[in-house]
Amino acid sequence: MIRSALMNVMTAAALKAGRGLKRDFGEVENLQVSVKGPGDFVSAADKRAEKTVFEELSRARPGYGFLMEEGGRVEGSDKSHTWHIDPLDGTTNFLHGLPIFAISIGLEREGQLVAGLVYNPATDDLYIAERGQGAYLNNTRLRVAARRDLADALITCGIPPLNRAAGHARFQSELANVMRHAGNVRRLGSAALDMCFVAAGRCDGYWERGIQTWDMAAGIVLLREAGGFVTDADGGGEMMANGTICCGNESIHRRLLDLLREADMGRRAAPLKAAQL
Ligand code: 2AM
Ligand code: CA
Repeated sequence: MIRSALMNVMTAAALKAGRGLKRDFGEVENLQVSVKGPGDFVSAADKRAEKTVFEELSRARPGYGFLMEEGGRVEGSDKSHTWHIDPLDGTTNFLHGLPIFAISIGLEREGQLVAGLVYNPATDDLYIAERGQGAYLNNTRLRVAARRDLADALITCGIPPLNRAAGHARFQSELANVMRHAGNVRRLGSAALDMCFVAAGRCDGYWERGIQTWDMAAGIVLLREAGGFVTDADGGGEMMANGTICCGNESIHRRLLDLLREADMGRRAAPLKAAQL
């Protein structure tokens, strides 16, 4: 495959930041006993990686705006382009020495997602896609899995953590319903990689609520270019606005959406039933 100038720029930024993250990841286990603890170290690693990506992309594409996990919004003079950047997606995994984390870079042009890159420095997996150009993992073309039956499917999800307890009840009812029909369910801890795994046909579907544009922008491009279906968790196109994702191949995506809707309806019906007792 021939990489575009844009993708070369994105790749160079991710590989450079990735070298730092990989080095820091190698240190994280030693830090479990340090005085300050690994939390501060991870956030320093996070910030360093973001600074690298920000500097590289600003230099190569001056004027583009940024939305970043650490630095927030940086307005650019070029209002038609915005980068969505997560320098370390899967922070909790990184902190625990689990090699499931990634740098995620998505580019929005005139309100459309046009390019995405997700790079896991621990495994050296580089996922890239540009609108209309296909999706690739380390130069191999990606295609979502062909499995149609949920009973054979491997589904991933995101579990709202302790500090997002408001989402627990809804997630539990959704998971309960998915568990009734799907072959297996996993929780991997990196939204960006979850989406890449679906794009690569390693997993068959994924849903999560409460994530951000920088978690999903790159993954959305990758999924679409791999022939996947991606919507918000209600089946609409407002993933970036409402922070929810549901994806898979055409049939698994449709079935997952049905199960989420069913779970939600069941939850709404439950208080009524109680009142009737
Ligand atoms: P992060 O690792 O960059 O925080 C895990 O299900 C996904 O949710 C990850 O992509 C994670 O990104 C994201 N996420 C967003 N807010 C989170 C939070 N408060 N705690 C843990 N993960 C969060
Ligand atoms: Ca993230």
